[in-house]
Amino acid sequence: MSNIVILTGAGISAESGLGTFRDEGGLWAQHRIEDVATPEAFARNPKLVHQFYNARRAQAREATPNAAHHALAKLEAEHKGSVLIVTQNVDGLHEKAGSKNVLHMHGFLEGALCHQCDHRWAAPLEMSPEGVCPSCGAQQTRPDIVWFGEMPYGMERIGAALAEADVFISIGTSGEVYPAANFVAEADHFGAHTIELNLEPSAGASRFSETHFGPATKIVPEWVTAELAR
Ligand code: BV8
Repeated sequence: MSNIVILTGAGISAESGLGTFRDEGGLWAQHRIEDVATPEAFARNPKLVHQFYNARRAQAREATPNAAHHALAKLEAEHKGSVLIVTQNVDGLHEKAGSKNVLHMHGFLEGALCHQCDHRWAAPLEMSPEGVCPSCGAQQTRPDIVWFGEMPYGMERIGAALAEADVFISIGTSGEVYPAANFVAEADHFGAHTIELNLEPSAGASRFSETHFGPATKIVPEWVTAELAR
């Protein structure tokens, strides 16, 4: 009865057509992080930031899960122990594939948040600086996204899961963003077997006990099949 904690990043959604961040032509290649993913950027130019997230929300709504997302949903359904997906992604492709136990540590494109009263609601397709909070009426709505410099969601729950993990597997992430990039060290500290599945070695590849490289739609189903057959 092993506990499995899975960290996913933009690479697992790449073959569903959603842009990654740091690959050639990735999202950050089109926009400087400072321009669109910090509270300062939002204060400086809320219209630009809303446009950036409106475009990604529309793209994510059209996207469909790929074989890697479906393999992880199959793992959760059939694995005897617990399976938790901690995703850095803000798309809903894990849920669309049928995964239930998903924690969006960097927020979620389908979520809206009021800067004034912390009320949360389902985001409309297009948000704008003119939007008002349905609860308190303040004109201070923002995407429910964790920007650089902000506290990621679920850190306590993630820490507790890493302490109990028998297997920690990192899929499709460059290992450049903290605190997510440190999870492998935490899991290793608590004795978990650590695995990286990525297109190519990430910044933290040497910190994993086991690595497999290739497209997620190939190596994730292969790994899940082997894990379920164990
Ligand atoms: C925080 C918003 C305090 C949503 C994002 C100096 C040193 C250490 C840390 C810092 C530092 N200076 C500043 C920091 C902190 C900062 C940080 O880490 N900065 C980095 C840039 C150095 N972190 C923060 O500010 C975080 N908050 O630290 O608060 C704190 C600390 C501890 C505990 C509590 C509080 C907040 C970080 C969240 C920022 N928000 N996004 C959005 O717009 O999407 S981060 C952004 O990058 C995305 O969320 C994305 O998920 C994330 C990570 O990127 P990846 O998912 O890894 O994507 P990337 O393109 O980089 O890589 C894709 C990978 O996939 C590649 O490896 C590629 O090879 C692979 N791939 C591609 N195709 C495929 C594939 N793999 C398989 N198959 C394929 N087909």
